[in-house]
Amino acid sequence: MKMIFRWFPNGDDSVTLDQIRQIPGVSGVAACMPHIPVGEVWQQDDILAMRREINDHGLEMEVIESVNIHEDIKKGLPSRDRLIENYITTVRNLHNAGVRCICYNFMPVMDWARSDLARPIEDGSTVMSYHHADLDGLDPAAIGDSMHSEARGFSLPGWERERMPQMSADICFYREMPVECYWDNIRYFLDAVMPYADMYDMKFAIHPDDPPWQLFGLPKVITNADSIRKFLGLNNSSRNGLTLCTGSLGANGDNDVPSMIREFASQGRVHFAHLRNIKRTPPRDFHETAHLSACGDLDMFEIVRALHDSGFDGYIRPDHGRMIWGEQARPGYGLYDRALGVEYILGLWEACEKFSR
Ligand code: CS2
Ligand code: MN
Repeated sequence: MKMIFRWFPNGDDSVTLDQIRQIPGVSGVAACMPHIPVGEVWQQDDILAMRREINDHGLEMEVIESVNIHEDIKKGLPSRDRLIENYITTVRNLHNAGVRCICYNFMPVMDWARSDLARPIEDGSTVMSYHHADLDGLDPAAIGDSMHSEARGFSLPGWERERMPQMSADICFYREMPVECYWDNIRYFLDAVMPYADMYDMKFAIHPDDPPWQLFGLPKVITNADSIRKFLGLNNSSRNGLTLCTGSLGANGDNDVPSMIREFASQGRVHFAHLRNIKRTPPRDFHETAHLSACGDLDMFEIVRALHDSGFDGYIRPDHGRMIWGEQARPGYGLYDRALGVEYILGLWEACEKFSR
C-alpha cells in the first residue's frame, strides 16, 4: 500500500509539495493537469516537467487524478474515436513518465455536486455538504457559479467555467438517452482503451458517481455493488478497476462499504482508495466530516481492515477534509484535516498489520 496526497500543479493549490513531503508516511502525489482542455493530448514534455518538480521534492508521481473523459465519448458521438485516440496517446505518454495508475470517472456533464462548500459544523470548522432538495430542480450552471464563488479562485475539475454555457443542453441530451446506451458507451471506451492499459501496464481506476443516485435526471451508473459488478464485467482485464471512494459510495446507507471492499479488492480490482467519512441525513442529504469513525457514519477501522485483509497493494489517499485552523484552501482540499486523516489511516493500517502477524 502506498499513501499519497492529491496535488494540483501550477500554483492551483494552497498546499505545497514541501508541506506534503513532511506528512509522515506519504510517498507521492496524485497529480493532474486541469489546465489542459479535456480531450487534448497531454504532451510528454509537460508530463515530465511536472514529474521532475514532484520528484525534486522527494515525492513520486505514480497516480494521475484525473484524466477526464470528453463528453463526446460519454455521449457516443462520432467524434469519440479521435478523442479516444488522444486518450490512448496520453496513456502512453503517462506510462513513459512512470505513471502506474489513472483515476477517471464516467459521470455525465459534471463531477461531484454539493449544495454548500463551506457549511459550518459544531466544532467551528466548515465542510462540504449536500442537500438534495437544494440542488435538484436548479439550473446546474447557477450551481456551478455559486460553487466557483466559494472555491477561493482554485479550479474545480468537472465544473470548468467554459463548459457552463453548454451544461443545460448536455443535460437535456442525456435525459433522452436510455441508460443502456450510456453503458454501451462505457463499454466502447473500455474496449478501445483497455488493450493499451494492458500493453502499458497502466491500472485504470474508475471513480464512483458522487452522489451515488440520480440528480438532474442524469444517468448515474457506478453507484452500488451491482453496478460495480456490471462495470467490471464489461472488461475482464485486471487493470480495469476501481477508485473505491468511501465517501461517495457511503452516502447511500444501503451500501455496505467494507463488504464491497472485501469483494472487489480481493479480486484485485481496487487500484486506488479514497478514504473519507460522512454524516448522513437520510434519505439523500449528507455532509462531510473528519476522517475519524466517531465523527461520521462510516466505520473507518472496518474499511481499512477490509483493504488490509484483502491484500490491497494499491494507493490510498485521504479524500475531502474539513477546513480547520483558519486555513484558506480549495474546498475539501486543505492541508491540515487531510494530514490528520493520513495519520489516522496509517495508524489503523499499522494496527491491522501488527494484529495479523
Ligand atoms: C474527487 C473526485 O474531489 C473529489 O471528490 O474524489 O472529484 C475525483 O477526483 C474524480 O471524480 C475522479 O475522476
Ligand atoms: Mn473520491
